[in-house]
Amino acid sequence: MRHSHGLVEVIAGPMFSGKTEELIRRLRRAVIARQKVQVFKPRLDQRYSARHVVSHNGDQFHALPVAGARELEAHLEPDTTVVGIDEAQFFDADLLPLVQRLAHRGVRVILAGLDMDFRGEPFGIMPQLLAQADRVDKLTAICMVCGREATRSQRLIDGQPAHYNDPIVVVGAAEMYEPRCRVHHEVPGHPALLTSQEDASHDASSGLS
Ligand code: TTP
Ligand code: MG
Ligand code: ZN
Repeated sequence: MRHSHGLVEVIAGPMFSGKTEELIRRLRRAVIARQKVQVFKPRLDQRYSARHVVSHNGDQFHALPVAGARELEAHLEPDTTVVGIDEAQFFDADLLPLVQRLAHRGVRVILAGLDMDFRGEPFGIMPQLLAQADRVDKLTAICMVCGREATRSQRLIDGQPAHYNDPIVVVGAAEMYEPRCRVHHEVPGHPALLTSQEDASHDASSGLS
């Protein structure tokens, strides 16, 4: 008789916060308990290894790259009790009902993903996943500028902050991203977050003071 309780767990946070590491840690515990684990990741993330999820400390776990939610579902085996999903922010909206269906069937679904993109905006389906999760952990990294807690991912292009209108999906690691706190996170062109300095220069150029 199956009497496992389905659960949706989301591990969120900026880049370099150890989301993949935490996902792997939970999956390892499940394997030790002899639970049947399947792990998936979006095919577009080809960093380090196509068939594994890999954390910055080099830890890895076998994972199947899939194009989207439909392909993920097609690969699910009936006796799987734990499903791990890395880089959840890159999945399409069909993942949302699938995750709910799995949890209702008694499957434990553990998802890791970026809550915010480089602009500080909610990333893809992460807001819905976070809202419908039974458990949420927001991890933090360390701001590369001040050493305080970092909640955001700064994208840098030739050392300069990327513009708000730049493409949202750019796969990469330390060569173009670094963790930053709210104060040091820079997004030129952000419509809602003109800095007081930008406000001041805008006022000056328009003759207001
Ligand atoms: P993550 O796994 O979130 O980054 P990470 O491995 O550094 O973090 P962790 O240690 O917590 O596991 O991978 C993020 C991917 O998303 C990476 O390939 C860069 C990409 N990305 C975008 O495409 N757009 C963005 O706006 C940001 C911030 C990242
Ligand atoms: Mg990762
Ligand atoms: Zn900082």
